[in-house]
Amino acid sequence: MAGSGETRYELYYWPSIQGRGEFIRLALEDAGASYVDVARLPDSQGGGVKAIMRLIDGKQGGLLPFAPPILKVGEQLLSQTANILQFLGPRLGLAPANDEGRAAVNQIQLTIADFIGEAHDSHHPIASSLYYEDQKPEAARRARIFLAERLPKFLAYFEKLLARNGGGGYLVGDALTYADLSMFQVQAGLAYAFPVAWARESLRHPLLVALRERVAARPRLAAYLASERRIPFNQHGLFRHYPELDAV
Ligand SMILES: N[C@@H](CCC(=O)N[C@@H](CS)C(=O)NCC(=O)O)C(=O)O
Repeated sequence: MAGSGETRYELYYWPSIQGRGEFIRLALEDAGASYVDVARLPDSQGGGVKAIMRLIDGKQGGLLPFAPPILKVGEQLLSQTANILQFLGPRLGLAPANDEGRAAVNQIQLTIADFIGEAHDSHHPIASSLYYEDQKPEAARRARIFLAERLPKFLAYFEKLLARNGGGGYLVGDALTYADLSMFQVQAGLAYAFPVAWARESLRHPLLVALRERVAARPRLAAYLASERRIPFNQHGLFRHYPELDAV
């Protein structure tokens, strides 16, 4: 895929959605890293969902992952999105040089993980294994509370982080980190899932919006976002657009 470099990364993630895998893809793409999105290869080339299942079933050795995204680097297997990003950050030039800065970025990434979990639960409040259609009343109730309470609370927190970081335009320090890339992705997902609520909330969070625009304009990311490698948002991922849940 993109770029060159000595280390060859293998990403294993569901091939038809952005989901949590997208946070890893964005870091690899922005850095121009050499990686293969393995499950998007045809089965005949060792790809497909089967490639993920082989890792989850423990057929390939390494530390057993519970769920994708999974990153394979040599013989090492990593899972948990924030953990993968913590590993990749310094290697891809997307993390601060010192321990304090790295811990700060990890802390923000874990808060993003909480946030996207709640965004997901707004359409699947009872169980991921059930169809949305089987939990619609609960989803309506959960989404109302998500939009009224949780969305503004999380966004206000991230906006404050940007304001307190001296106006440099990054969440931590004076250079872009993987948390900034993830913050772009969260906003893109929210704008897709909740266009009405997002139109209101984005007006209240100008620093976040500016960060989103700045990240989207980074040359490698702009090329990625315009490419076929960027899977369009759809009704199977973390962020889903059900107009009836986007009530103000
Ligand atoms: N905390 C994990 C969550 C991983 C996760 O929920 N992965 C989803 C796809 S985005 C999955 O396939 N889960 C299967 C399961 O939970 O059984 C992370 O951040 O990576």
